[in-house]
Amino acid sequence: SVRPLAPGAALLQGFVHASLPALLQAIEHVAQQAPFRRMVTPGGHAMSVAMTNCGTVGWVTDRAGYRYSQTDPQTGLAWPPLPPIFVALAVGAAKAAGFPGFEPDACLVNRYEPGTKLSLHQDKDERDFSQPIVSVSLGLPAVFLFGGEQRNRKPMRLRLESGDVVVWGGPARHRYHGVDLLAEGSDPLAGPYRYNLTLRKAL
Ligand code: MD3
Ligand code: FE
Repeated sequence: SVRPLAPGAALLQGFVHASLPALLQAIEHVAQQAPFRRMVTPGGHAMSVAMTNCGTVGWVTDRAGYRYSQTDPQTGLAWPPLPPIFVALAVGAAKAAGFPGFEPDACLVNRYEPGTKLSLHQDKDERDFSQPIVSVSLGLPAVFLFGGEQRNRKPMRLRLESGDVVVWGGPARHRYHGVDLLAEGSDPLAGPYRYNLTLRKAL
């Protein structure tokens, strides 16, 4: 079912449930070529969430700033290609949510452990904000924080579970968002981690 969350945002509960083992395998394959790492913010702090990428470009941060890069700064190599199952599920979810022409070229893979979080932020490094972002939650559950277009608005809280997909387009694309401190736990397939895929059209 497609549940509207806000103008431009839709929750597809359990949309990738049947594909969880294949998705986790594909993440492992990506991470063998481009390992998870804690990137440094422009302010000089290591992020608590570990990240990697696949696709034509990948999102990176360091002291010089946030940007998309064609290569992995840690290996100097191109990022691994988008696994076909990522593309198929993201295109299907986008279409179900009313974005039929979505062609992702990048996927940021976030890995959370208990005690990690992602502070409220906006995604502003893509070129075309008319393109949605499709996010896929895998492993441990998390509380997603969904704020307004300005940082001062108190965020709504939304529990996201393994297999859930959220499509963020239209006006929702500009809203502040983050992830609350991850609680302790163990997922039968992913173990002590939450993974989040964000499929994007960056270029
Ligand atoms: C709402 N990731 O990678 S996914 C990110 O769970 C990021 O790892 C979170 O925020 C995570 O940038 C949240 C949901 C999400 C992704 C992008 C959005 C929500 C969004 C862009 C605009 C509005
Ligand atoms: Fe984000």
